[in-house]
Amino acid sequence: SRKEVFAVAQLGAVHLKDSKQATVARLIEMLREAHGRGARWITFPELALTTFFPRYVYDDPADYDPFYEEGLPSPAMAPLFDEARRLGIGFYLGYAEKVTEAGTVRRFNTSVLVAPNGDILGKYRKIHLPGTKDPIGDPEFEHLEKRYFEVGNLGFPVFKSDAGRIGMCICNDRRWPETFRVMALRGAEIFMLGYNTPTRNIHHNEPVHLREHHHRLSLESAAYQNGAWVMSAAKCGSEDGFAMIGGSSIVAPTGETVTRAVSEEDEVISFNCDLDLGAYIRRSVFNFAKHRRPEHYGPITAQ
Ligand code: CDT
Repeated sequence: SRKEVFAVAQLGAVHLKDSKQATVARLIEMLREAHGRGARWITFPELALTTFFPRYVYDDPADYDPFYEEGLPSPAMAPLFDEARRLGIGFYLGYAEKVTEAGTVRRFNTSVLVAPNGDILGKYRKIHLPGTKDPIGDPEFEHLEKRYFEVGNLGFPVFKSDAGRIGMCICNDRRWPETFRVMALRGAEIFMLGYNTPTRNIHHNEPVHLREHHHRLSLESAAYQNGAWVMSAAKCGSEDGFAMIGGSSIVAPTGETVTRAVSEEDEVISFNCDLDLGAYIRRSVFNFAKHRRPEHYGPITAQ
């Protein structure tokens, strides 16, 4: 078996007034804790450097620019990159990306994957953007990702690392089985994802306990149906009064959650993962080459 310790860093509330420097210091503290537990990889949340700003309505780019990062590492991220390389830990980090391409400013909800030796393995730009572009007029339920981000243009890439093939996705992507199947078809053995999930459903009123249930259901089925490990990292707790679920977890390829966070605060969880555990699933029930019937899956890719 191929054993490797993976950690997940759940991040508690980040308020509007909190500086990126202070938030990165919290991430570094969890990185050091993960290192103390022997972890070689750690997953941080979606948009991990700031509060979940798409809940607020801004019109002027000058007002929302401060939430974005430019360059990799951006100046705010640099201390985290430095410490991870010093400790020899690879990581997934979610952030708001601003790039200028062919003279046009573009904005994406992005994650980066960095190897334990500090090499940048690649980026993913979030594809399933929930919510609206225009405000719905109810401050409690605004979710304006379509206002602040373009749909990702990098597909669902998978990166080879010394721990196996790693695929990335972000928050709402985890509710869509296609996300994981595409990455599994590209050989992913580990899925990493960060999330910010409001405790109250923005679309309709449903019992609050279903928010964590649907989160767990999505991850456990994705792990089993693709024979892969899942690392999920929440940003959670009450950000300036806006509550978000915790439930950061590590799920085995058997579909079993092997460890999960118990708090809604900064919390490191870890597990010694056997990366060969999913092999029998991919050889048997989910042997894609033998048993998939893509000729009958047309509506999945039809526009
Ligand atoms: N950040 C993010 O994608 N959050 C969404 C909330 C939208 S409500 C369905 C999520 O799916 O958790």
